[in-house]
Amino acid sequence: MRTQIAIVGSGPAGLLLGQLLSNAGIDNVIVERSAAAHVLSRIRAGVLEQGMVGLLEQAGCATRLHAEGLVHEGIEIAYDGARHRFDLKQLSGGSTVTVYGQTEVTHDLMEARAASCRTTIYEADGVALHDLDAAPFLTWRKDGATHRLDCDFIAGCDGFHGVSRQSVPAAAIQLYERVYPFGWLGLLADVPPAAPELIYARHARGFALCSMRSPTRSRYYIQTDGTQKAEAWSDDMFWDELRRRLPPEAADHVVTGPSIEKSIAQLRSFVAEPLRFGRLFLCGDAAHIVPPTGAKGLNLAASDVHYLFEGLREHFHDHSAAGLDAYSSRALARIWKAERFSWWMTSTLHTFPDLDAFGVRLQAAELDYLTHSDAAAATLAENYVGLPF
Ligand code: FAS
Ligand code: PHB
Repeated sequence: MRTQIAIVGSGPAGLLLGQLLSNAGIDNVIVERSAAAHVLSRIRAGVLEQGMVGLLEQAGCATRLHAEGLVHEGIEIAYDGARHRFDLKQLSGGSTVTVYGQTEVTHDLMEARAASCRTTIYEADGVALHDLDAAPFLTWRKDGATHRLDCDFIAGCDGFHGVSRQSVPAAAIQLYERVYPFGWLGLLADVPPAAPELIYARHARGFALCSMRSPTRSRYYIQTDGTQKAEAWSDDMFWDELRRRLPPEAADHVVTGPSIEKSIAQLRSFVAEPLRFGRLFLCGDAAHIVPPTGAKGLNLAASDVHYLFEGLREHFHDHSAAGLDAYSSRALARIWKAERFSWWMTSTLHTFPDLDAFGVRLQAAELDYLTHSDAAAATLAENYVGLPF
């Protein structure tokens, strides 16, 4: 088999890149290790920046998003029992975010992929990348046979635990990482949200986040130490702890109900540099990870896809190498600013077991400055709605 672009991974990055390439008449094949149902079963991000919305529109996959997505003009940050609303639209000069689950984004992209009649290989076992510099190709096993896909370029969209980044010689790649001493226990329930907008809450017992997926489905998170398992938390234990960490009026509006999903995600900041190795390009979580506090993970995958798609389009349509040559530096410039913001949100809103009294005072000063300075609020807003591509 041969194609122009071999895409490893059918998460949002791989599917979105595939759709943009297909619409531009550039042939591509997606090779995914899991079953489609498993990819769809993962509950992850919930907030889309306008840049992501624009890319989904460009890909022709935004109809349901506009019909069902919730446009939010603000967020709340709560601490010391008080709630502080940030008018993102006013502070950012008109930008908003859209609440629409990553699961729905993936569903819409998978539907478009099926309609495009492009090849997608699910349940591909032992995917391996070969000859990254000259004549790249993939191999994998499926149905008792070994398969091969020759291509012009490989897009490594296979997430943090994927094979693409692992295929790069250690001497050719620089890794930057910070692992946080806590995780997020997330709970999804078919209950109405506690508030019309997201509430990020700092509390001495730990961070909490009130989010949602629709007017009847809510998504909550509480900070947990890095060793705990989701199974150790009953629903009642979760609801009680969540309400302890919220201001009283918000806690009173939490509607409880049975969880339909409960999982723990460890928090880390991670960047691989560079993002290009010969004819392999790393994209999305394969290249970087952010703590979800800034709602940047999925949205960073979108800007990577944008830069990589434009470079590939220029290569095949304009016979120019400029876009591909600039991909790594352009993507990394935006990645590191999102890493900074996600690290700042995480450092300001979470409790750290080894933080000294001075550090706790600094956190309080950050929040005091944020809630009393128009400049600080504008900085929060422009980063939260998403810096330009
Ligand atoms: P993904 O990890 O989504 O997709 C990679 C795909 O590659 C997967 O389908 C995988 O099966 C496949 N793959 C892996 N190895 C392979 C191999 N060897 N061969 C072939 N295929 C392979 N972001 C937020 O903004 N907010 C959140 O609340 C949030 N919560 C998260 C919770 C968890 C547990 C995780 C892991 C991430 C979370 N994220 C969140 C970040 C998340 O949304 C990512 O940014 C987003 O999924 C990135 O998309 P992809 O780069 O496509 O990677
Ligand atoms: C979510 O709804 O899953 C969500 C929203 C905002 C975040 C992280 C997760 O910062």
